[in-house]
Amino acid sequence: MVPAWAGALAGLASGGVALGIAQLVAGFVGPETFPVVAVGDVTVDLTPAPVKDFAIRTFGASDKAVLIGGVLVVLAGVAALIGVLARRRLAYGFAGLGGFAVVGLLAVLTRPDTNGALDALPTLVGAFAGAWTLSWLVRRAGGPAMAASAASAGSSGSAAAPDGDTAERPGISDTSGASNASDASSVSGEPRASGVSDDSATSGAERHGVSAVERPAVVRSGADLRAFDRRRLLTGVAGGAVVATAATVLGRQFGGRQALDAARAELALPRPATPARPIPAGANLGLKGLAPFITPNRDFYEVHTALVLPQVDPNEWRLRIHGLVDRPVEFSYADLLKMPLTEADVTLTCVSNEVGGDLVGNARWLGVRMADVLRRAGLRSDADMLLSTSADGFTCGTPADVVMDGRDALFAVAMNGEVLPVSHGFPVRQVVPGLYGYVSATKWLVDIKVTRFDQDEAYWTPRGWSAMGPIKTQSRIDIPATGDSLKVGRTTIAGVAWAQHTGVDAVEVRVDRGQWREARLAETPGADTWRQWSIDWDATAGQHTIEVRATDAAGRTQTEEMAPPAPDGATGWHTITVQVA
Ligand SMILES: Nc1nc2c(c(=O)[nH]1)N[C@H]1C(S)=C(S)[C@@H](COP(=O)(O)O)O[C@H]1N2
Ligand SMILES: [Mo]
Repeated sequence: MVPAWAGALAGLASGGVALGIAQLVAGFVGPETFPVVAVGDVTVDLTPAPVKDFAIRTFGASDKAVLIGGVLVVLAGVAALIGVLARRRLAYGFAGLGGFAVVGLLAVLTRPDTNGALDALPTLVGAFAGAWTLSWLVRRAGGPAMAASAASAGSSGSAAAPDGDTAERPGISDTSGASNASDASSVSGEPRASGVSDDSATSGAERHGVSAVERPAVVRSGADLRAFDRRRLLTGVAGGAVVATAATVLGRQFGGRQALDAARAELALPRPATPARPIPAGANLGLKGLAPFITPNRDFYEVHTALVLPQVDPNEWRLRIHGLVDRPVEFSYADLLKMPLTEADVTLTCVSNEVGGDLVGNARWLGVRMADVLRRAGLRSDADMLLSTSADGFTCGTPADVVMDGRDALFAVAMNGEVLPVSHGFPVRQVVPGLYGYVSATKWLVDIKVTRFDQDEAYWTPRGWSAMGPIKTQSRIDIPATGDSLKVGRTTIAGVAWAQHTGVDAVEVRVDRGQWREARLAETPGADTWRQWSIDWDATAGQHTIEVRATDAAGRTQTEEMAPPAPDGATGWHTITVQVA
């Protein structure tokens, strides 16, 4: 006989799978159709006002979490009980799960904003998955259904278990084969019906008849016949736990994204108090293969350490500013949007960008000036670092003087006229012209500790990157692309160059290490963006190398010396080779 604790474990694992699968399906149907949430909502509605008031007084803002936690604890208890009962007869277990499903369905389908029958899907699919798991686990452990197969295994004289365990084991392994077959059919069909019939039909008549003849030893001891296989139960339960967890995580991820997309779609962006300078017509040369002046959001490079994108509800979002300040302050998303907004074109660059690489992009950002917000907290004079933290725990250490010096350092809420995309930091991210992203561009921003570089360290610093990350002047050849084959004759070489917040004053190109020639610079709205450039070249037959270098507005020309991205940004001249025929 399977011991009670094992039944309880099987019940818990089955309940977990049921909820996980329900969560997964709810991720697509709608997060509110997850039965636990629906039951929680109904509970709130049915709770007498004095009890509700008590709960709010006692648990405050976490009353919802306490309620869901309570529902889960009750669920766990009942799931364990279902497992214990299922050891005797799977039908009892199925009946228990069915009862659960009915409660869940009632809660889901009576929600005020129900979408009809589709809302039942998470509960139904979850219940079937739970029933399937329960029957699988109980058999695996050597529960009721196993007995019959043990008998038939005896008659077929199956081989000993690979691990040379007791004589009952082969029978048990056979069982799993048999039950898997019936399980497989139950997925598409009716797990309850087939499970129940397996149980009652086979464990009844067949078992005793056959085993009585062929396996007298087994008949003597009913306990032996229903031998409990602890290892197989535990591995099965572990498998169930993995499935339950994975399904829950995936379901929440999908569900969260759905909810966020809805929230993003509803947001209306306020007009900027300070609009960006218009982009001069001549800023965009419009050459095929040349990076456009504004990088569309869908083409904008993405860099983050997060494996799954943080999903931050703008209605719950808070920015806390504390540390070396006169008074700690906290802002909601609405607070932020009430402040005067600034629009600015800023080119973002990643420190990991190789010479000639594409971890750089230019966008029109809309946001509140960081300096305006920080002044409300009042930076103390000994502070030199803004340690910003993302919802996923990533941190940036930004020099305070850079942020406060009047440049368009923003808490950005929009990118190219669109509410910030989730992958670019929705709802709020930092953008600081002139600093590499890893020290400045915190996405999913939630917290700023005003501190000192000699007291704190940001995410990448102990990982071998410099604490300070001013962007190094760079230039890139976009056309032709390296390895291109060109025709003899006049052709255009073009690309982009950047020296954020200083500005690009000159770009020079040379072919085959000949004379440097000055390229034409496209117009630019300011020093914080990259600048397109182009130059004509009379290509002659053969293989050629083309090099580029930029000089910033402070008169510094890019160094030829090659340096890798770590620890503080790559250097060297972008060089390409082309064939001309
Ligand atoms: N939360 C968070 N913010 C982050 C990062 C990160 O890993 N996590 N990476 C930074 C780095 S290294 C860069 S280059 C920029 C990239 O911003 P983007 O993905 O919008 O282009 O984000 C910065 N902000
Ligand atoms: Mo980066």
